[in-house]
Amino acid sequence: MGCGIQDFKGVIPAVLSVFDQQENFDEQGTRELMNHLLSFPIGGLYLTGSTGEAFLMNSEERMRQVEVVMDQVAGKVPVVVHVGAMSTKASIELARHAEKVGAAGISSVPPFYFKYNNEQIFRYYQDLAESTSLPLVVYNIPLAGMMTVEQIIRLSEIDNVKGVKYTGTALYEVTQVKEGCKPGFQVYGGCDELGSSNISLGVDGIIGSFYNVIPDLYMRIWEAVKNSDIPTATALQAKAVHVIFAGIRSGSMMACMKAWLRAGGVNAGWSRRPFTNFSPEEETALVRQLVSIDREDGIGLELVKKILARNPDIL
Ligand code: MN9
Repeated sequence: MGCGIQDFKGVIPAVLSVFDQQENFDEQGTRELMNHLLSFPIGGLYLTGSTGEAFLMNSEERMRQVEVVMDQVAGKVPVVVHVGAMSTKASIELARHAEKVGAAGISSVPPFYFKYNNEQIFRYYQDLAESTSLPLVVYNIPLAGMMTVEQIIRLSEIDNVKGVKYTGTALYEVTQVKEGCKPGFQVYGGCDELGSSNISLGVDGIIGSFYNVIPDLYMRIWEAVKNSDIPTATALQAKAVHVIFAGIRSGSMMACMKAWLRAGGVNAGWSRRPFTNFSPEEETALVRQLVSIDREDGIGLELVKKILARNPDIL
């Protein structure tokens, strides 16, 4: 398998960051999580983004995580590093580091918190794109303030800007972006709840949180859409939404995914404050919920097989 941005396709986990219960970066757990993800035919890894709780980490920790992942992945799949930070200067440092350690690309949310105008956002991406030779994937997500289709098309004209990760729900914008941007411009679906719809629209890949825990289900959805079996894709997507909403309704989505993974023997650690973690009793209830969804929906999730192998009487 190649390792450039052209190979960054298909189902791509937005990787969880692994912290121990004292909130320290956990190298061993990170390696375990990578091995777990690499056991599936994933199309790449997306690091230190929203799912990775990157804005709760300092730059040194982010760089350390990237180094550990690059070492563990050892060129098996392309790795794109999200380098968004509060200042252009900080983002550029992260970008240069990503290039130095062999990432396939970088990605960034627009600068946020302060109300920047379109010109300042454009300059941010221009400066970032020029700071390395890596391809840059623009990350459009409501949490950082959605950019318009016009702004994305304008950004796509910058040399190194090679794609967009679109975590919106107005899917006609995916079509508008595909129509308006240069040929070969990559579009990634970012909203896991809309996976099958994004794939139907012809995105190059889907990048998201839940591909840490249910990548196998999304690979089946990908296959179904590619085989034009829309009823199957839609039915599987509905099952994926059951799992996603169990995670969202837990109130601490990343902590919930980490608890599910730990129950399956993958040491994905805990979340960092101000996110909250769960008591052992609450974790057991969340794990039971995942196993129940799998059973009731007849999915046969790989992670649930692992959970049941360790704890056959969980229900
Ligand atoms: O775009 C993710 N967004 C965030 C990436 O982490 C905020 C998505 O994968 C969502 O977590 C997912 C669940 O709502 O769609």
